[in-house]
Amino acid sequence: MKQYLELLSDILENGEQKGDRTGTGTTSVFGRQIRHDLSKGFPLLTTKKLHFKSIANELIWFLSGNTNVGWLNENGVTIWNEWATDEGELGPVYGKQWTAWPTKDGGAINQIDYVVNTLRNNPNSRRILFHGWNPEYLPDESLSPKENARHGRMALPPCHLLYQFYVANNRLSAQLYIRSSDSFLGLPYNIASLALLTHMLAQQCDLVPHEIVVSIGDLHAYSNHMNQIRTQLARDTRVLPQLLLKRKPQSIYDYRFEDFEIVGYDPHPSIAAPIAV
Ligand code: DHF
Ligand code: TMP
Repeated sequence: MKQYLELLSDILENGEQKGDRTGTGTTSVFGRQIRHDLSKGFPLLTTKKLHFKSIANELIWFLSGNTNVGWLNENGVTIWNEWATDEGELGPVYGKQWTAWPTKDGGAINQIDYVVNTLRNNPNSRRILFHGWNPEYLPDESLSPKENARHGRMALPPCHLLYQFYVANNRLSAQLYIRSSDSFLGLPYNIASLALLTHMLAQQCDLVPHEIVVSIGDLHAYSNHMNQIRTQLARDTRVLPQLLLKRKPQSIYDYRFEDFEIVGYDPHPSIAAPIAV
């Protein structure tokens, strides 16, 4: 994952100072891309230790359609707690839009079913995608994340929002658009999560996982992550681990954390950093 470190250097060299919603301040560049061939290993950063359990359980939680942090907390994941109401609600975020996008007649569209069915039945399609950006439920920017969630709006608008899939020669590739990317905290999660989803969809649809592409709009380093970023840039990359899928679940919705095994992960130590709320 040399490319990830190159993106961090790119921000330090070419970034412009920008204020931001959280008041923290960022150095930011616009329009960047990272690509990774999944046959070369699972893209879990080796220059700091990542909590794969949080990444996998967050994805399982998205696919279940759940938007309450209760299930995450029961499964050892606290990454969404800062934005949730006292009841644990985040509003109609990722899982809701992915699996039950509300329709005008009171129904719901499962975009994940559409992706799985199209991968199986019409893999040449150029329309195999799902989208999280539902303008009707975006936060009211004059309210806090928690207040939005209390009012049935998203606590945060989706950062990773458009997922497109591509099949050629029986191999599955995926591209994700991230409108706003916290290079130190969020991005490593988003890369690994896309890779995991691609492996799961490939398994379900009898395809071979091929390439992932991550396209980023506002790629930034928060001002209080600069020392952590320099620490990481001074580290050498190591051999990537492999992902093993230990079972083929009945459907894309039936994966459990125990179905995944990360083999050969030998990262540098984790690096703590404050998260901008
Ligand atoms: N807000 C901001 N400002 N940046 C984000 O990356 C972000 N990500 C969100 C929600 N809001 C956000 C969802 N994803 C962590 C990682 C991803 C994430 C939220 C939080 C995080 O804090 N990671 C720590 C360890 C946390 C843990 O495993 O318990 C890390 O060091 O990677
Ligand atoms: P914003 O809505 O003002 O763009 O703030 C969201 C922040 O969270 C921004 O720093 C990007 C970051 N983020 C990620 O990088 N990845 C994620 O998956 C999520 C949810 C947030």
